[in-house]
Amino acid sequence: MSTPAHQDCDGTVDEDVLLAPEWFPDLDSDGFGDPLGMVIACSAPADYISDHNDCDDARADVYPAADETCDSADQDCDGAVDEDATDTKTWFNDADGDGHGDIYGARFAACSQPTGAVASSTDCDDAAPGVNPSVAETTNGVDDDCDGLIDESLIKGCAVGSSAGGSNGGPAGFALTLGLMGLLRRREQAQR
Ligand SMILES: [Ca+2]
Ligand SMILES: [Ca+2]
Ligand SMILES: [Ca+2]
Ligand SMILES: [Ca+2]
Repeated sequence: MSTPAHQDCDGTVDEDVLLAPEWFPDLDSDGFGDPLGMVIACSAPADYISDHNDCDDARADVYPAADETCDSADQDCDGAVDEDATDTKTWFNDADGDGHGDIYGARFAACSQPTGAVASSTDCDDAAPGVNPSVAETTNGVDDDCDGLIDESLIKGCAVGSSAGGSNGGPAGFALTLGLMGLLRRREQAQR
């Protein structure tokens, strides 16, 4: 006479009840079992546990409440991929498309590069593609290269051959004045 597959584990055969507990494999040993591998037994087989909430029993870093990271996998078993990842990058708007992000604009975190955003925040005028740190300064009353100085190349030209750069009215003083003007302009833009 064969032993019934299911019994209540009280030592006597009882084919009317199925009270033996369920067990689930935990092959990656993360403390969470694979719901697809259920067995019923009076005691846990080797590498089987009572939990059944592991969504990937081949990865010990995947289980409910695990840290989500940017790897296109669902680490925390909530059905969403890379949400609230712990290793996101910071991105900056690049409205003028010059490859330099707005130093004064919003910054946001994401795993991959969003459309219209870049990793750098070096553009002092994100509405002017001709203004960014890769541009050469020209004498146009604008801080083209975002170094905080306006038309500094012009000022350098004036300084050539000038032996007496006065502390107030000389080229150095003029450059300092224009530099301060540039900084004030940038602060005004940031406060808008
Ligand atoms: Ca796992
Ligand atoms: Ca997830
Ligand atoms: Ca720009
Ligand atoms: Ca400049």
